[in-house]
Amino acid sequence: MDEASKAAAAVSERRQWERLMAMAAIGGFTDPDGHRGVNRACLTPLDREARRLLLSWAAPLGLAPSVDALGNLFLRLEGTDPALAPVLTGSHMDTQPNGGRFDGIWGVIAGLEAVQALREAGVTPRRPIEIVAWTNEEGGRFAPGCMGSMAYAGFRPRDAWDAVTDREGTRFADALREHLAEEADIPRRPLGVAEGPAPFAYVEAHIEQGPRLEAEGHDIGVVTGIQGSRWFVVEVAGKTDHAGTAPLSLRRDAVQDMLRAITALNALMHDPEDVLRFTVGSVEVSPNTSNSVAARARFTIDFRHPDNAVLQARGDAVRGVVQAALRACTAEVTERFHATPVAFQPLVPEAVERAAAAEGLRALRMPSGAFHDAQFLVPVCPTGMIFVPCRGGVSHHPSEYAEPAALAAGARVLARTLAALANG
Ligand code: HGY
Ligand code: MN
Ligand code: MN
Repeated sequence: MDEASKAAAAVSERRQWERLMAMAAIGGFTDPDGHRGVNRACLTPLDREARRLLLSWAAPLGLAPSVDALGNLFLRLEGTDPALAPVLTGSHMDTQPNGGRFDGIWGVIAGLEAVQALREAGVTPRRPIEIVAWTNEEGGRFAPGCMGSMAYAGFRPRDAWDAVTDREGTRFADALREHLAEEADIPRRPLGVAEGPAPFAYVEAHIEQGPRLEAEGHDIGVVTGIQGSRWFVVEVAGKTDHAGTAPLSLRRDAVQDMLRAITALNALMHDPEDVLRFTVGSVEVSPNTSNSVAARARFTIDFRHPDNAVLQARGDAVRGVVQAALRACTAEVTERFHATPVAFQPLVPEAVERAAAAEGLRALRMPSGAFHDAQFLVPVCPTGMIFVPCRGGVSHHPSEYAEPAALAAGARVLARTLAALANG
């Protein structure tokens, strides 16, 4: 049996599942329908509790921990040639507020499972292998997402989001400073490729968060790329009035103008082929009482498309369409996130495809509709992703679910892929 096969055979479905369920208990909740969800925002005590649990599993394996200036956490398995650029694998540990038990965290646990299986199979890779947990992939507490991987890749300066606040008014810089202070015992490392060597390759394991693999009967998604995403926030400003006395003709009603703007954006984003994704997921109104006219309305825009020309053209039109739709209010449109579509270089997808074939698994080459930290590693090194099916394609919801056997198959493919890349 070759080394990769020995490593794949050492993957434990039970151990991986038990670790996932232990992680799901940190910030876990049961929704009204009985589904078990997770609410574990980045840079919180819950986040740190999960990271400590991960460290407790990594320590007996001799994986050296380190943290960079954005709080990205790394666990390093030394290779026979420590001077070589490492193979990087991992994902994120933060969740959506109404999140599931698998989005992000499986990629980190699968990385640990694959590395542990390599060690138990007696495989010492030539290249070091590093497992990473990226800071704030979701953007649920602090927008935008992918701050840790964007800073690591030099996509934005490390202080780009210092002034961003969460709903409680806490600044990202302050939450990060507290987080790093709480983890002062973990060795520090330079931040990303600006201060340190680029990885040899990056491979991220993740649930598909879509229906294709399950619906089309595939075990593994060989991800070929990730569509582009643009996030905006629109603040509509009007004037509050008494709901019973103010004539409609004199009102500057922020809710009415918000509705006009969203209606106009729906027209801009209309796509008969249903490829384009346009979501207004968060709406806040002030003073938010039934008998006062709204003085302010704030809404978010999440716009995605695989074709960069469409992403740029329609995204650039957002500001003008909002302004033209207003009747009595003013509006400020701020872009908060702009990730262009990426295609993965052949190296990692081909390694994933070979690994899936060696496991006798049905594999499908497919793009990702969700964004991931992998999107920002593409300019840094050869990058790729491994998808496994999730039930009904559901994600960002407590009913998110993936079968233990499917997750173990994904970890076996990851173990083989890491063995191949680390000895390539
Ligand atoms: O929103 C996304 O695509 C990712 O799941 N955070
Ligand atoms: Mn994710
Ligand atoms: Mn997510």
